[in-house]
Amino acid sequence: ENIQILEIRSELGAGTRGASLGIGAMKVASLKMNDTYFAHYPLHLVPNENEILFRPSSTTRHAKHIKGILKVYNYVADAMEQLLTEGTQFLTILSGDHSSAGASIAGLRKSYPDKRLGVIWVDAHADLHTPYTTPSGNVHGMPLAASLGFDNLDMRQNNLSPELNVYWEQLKRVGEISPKIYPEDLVFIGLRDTEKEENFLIDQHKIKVFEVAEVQEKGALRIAEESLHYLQNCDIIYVSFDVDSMDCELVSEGTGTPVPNGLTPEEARQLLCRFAQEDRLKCMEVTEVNPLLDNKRNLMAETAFSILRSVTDTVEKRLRSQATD
Ligand code: DIR
Ligand code: MN
Ligand code: MN
Ligand code: MN
Repeated sequence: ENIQILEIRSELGAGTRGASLGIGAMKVASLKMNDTYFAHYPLHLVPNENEILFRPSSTTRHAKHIKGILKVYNYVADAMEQLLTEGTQFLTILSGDHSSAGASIAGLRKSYPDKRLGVIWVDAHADLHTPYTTPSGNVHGMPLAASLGFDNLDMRQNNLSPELNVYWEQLKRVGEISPKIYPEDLVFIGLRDTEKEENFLIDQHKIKVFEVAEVQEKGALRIAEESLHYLQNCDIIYVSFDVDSMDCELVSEGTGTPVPNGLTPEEARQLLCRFAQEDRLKCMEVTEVNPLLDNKRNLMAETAFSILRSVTDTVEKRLRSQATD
């Protein structure tokens, strides 16, 4: 099969419970649209460790549930390596919370060790925290720091227990490669809710950021082109779509940390569909749908699924035209 789906029902990295139900909510959305998407593409369910939430735990305060998350990272990286080295041409990842994206990046690096990986992060948040700087202890705010191998000790706020220090080092090293990506191979789109510790890293490493206003001014298509051009030296590209990149007043609050003044669903669709036309795009992740928080009866999942459908159609078209070339 050319296109495969990886389903990661982990929600350990989120601060609010319910993100593991996001994929189910997208499946319900597909039924409402009479769409056979989930029958059409092979779906691979990754094991999760959500059971630890039911147990009383001596949780690591500055990176909650990191022990379970580390296990999930290894499940994901192994599953991806198997699928991608078996000849899967495009992998769709559906995940609960965004911590999983650190695993997605690990899986891609493990599968293509000789390729330079570019990352496009469509999100209201920079997810550049480390256990040393996190204001919440939620690991969904950390996947990019883990992938970049950052500690950000310059902005240190927290002291780590020796135990947590070991887990953080292990999280960075999943897939046996660290760092997995370089700051110059990262593009942010839609950032608008970052902390000073994250801004410090963005400035220090001159990371490329497209704000919402720039998307509105230039149009989504042009921002997509500029992003791809900025990553011209990368061999393969991964796109991470956190649904909170979209405006919570236009869509709904069906995500863990909703933020206003974001992208419109049409802007998100245009951006992602342009990325989908790119031969270098190997993997796209859709994450952070939380139907328990949805104040508009599953509208977030419906919006996310509709965009996923458009993206997949675009990828299909590209792969078909390649096959006949
Ligand atoms: C905040 C929120 N920066 C934190 N992060 C979120 O807790 O680290 N990331 N929501 O997706
Ligand atoms: Mn995120
Ligand atoms: Mn976010
Ligand atoms: Mn954040």
